[in-house]
Amino acid sequence: MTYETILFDVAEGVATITLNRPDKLNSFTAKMHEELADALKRIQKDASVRCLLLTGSGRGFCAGQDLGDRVVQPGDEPLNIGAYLEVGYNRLVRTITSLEMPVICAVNGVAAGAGANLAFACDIVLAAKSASFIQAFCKIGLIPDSGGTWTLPRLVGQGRAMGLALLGDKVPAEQAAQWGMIWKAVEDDALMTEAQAMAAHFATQPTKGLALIKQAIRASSTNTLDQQLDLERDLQTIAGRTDDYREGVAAFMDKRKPNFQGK
Ligand code: T3D
Repeated sequence: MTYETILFDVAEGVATITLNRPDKLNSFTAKMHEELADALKRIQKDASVRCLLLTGSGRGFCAGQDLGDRVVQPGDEPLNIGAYLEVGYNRLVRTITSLEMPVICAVNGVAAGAGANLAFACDIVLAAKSASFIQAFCKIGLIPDSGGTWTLPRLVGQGRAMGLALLGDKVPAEQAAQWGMIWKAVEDDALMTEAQAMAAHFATQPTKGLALIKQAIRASSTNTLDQQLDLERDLQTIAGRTDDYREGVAAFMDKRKPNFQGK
């Protein structure tokens, strides 16, 4: 498939997806969902890929749903937005959160609506200091989707999640970092260098182990301590059987740098 709405590149263990409709602040269309799903399938099938880096082109990261595709004329039947969610955003968030490698989001500009919640679905979010996050849904009569009502309270607590969702205020990147919504806010001109360096680092790390860490941390929000202890036991059993664990211990004992293969 050739892509019209995203850029896709794989090099040295890192897949980079760039949302690429800059004149519409990279807002989502059905085509973009289709292309993202295709690119993510390619990543899942390509054993050489050990990290995904997601970013946007131009001055925005993503302004959520392209509202030009959602105009309802007087007298028209209402839209079934739930059906759009199921085939688009829900599938996307499920794939990103279960991808068996770290997913870094480099938020280069405004992230609004589903654009903000897509970023929060990623494992590590770096944002340019000029970027911002907006739960824009309340301004058009919708609720935060793409996992927002689940992710936000877990990131910032119910009080702040409620305020953000009900008011739709813009949260600048540095405040987002202070509130724990994202990993870090960086100088604008350092964003891609820093994100790419982190991605290159992940591409040399024990990928299987990192995927298991991601699985355990994500499961913790709905597990009891007992369930989580059981899960840690099970996942650690898997981790302990990987080649990379063997290599990590051997390299430590030999006082040398490990050479992880991601298996
Ligand atoms: O329907 C479903 O499938 C359900 C799923 C819903 C998920 C959602 O994401 S709902 C929320 C949708 N998003 C929004 O409501 C955000 C709308 N955009 C904005 O509020 C503002 O654009 C921003 C705050 C994000 C940025 O403001 P600003 O002043 O920096 O830029 P701008 O001038 O508003 O936008 C620049 C251009 O992008 C402009 O086009 P133009 O006039 O130059 O031709 C604007 O219309 C366009 N644009 C921005 N956001 C969208 C968009 N076009 C279509 N859809 C957008 N969401």
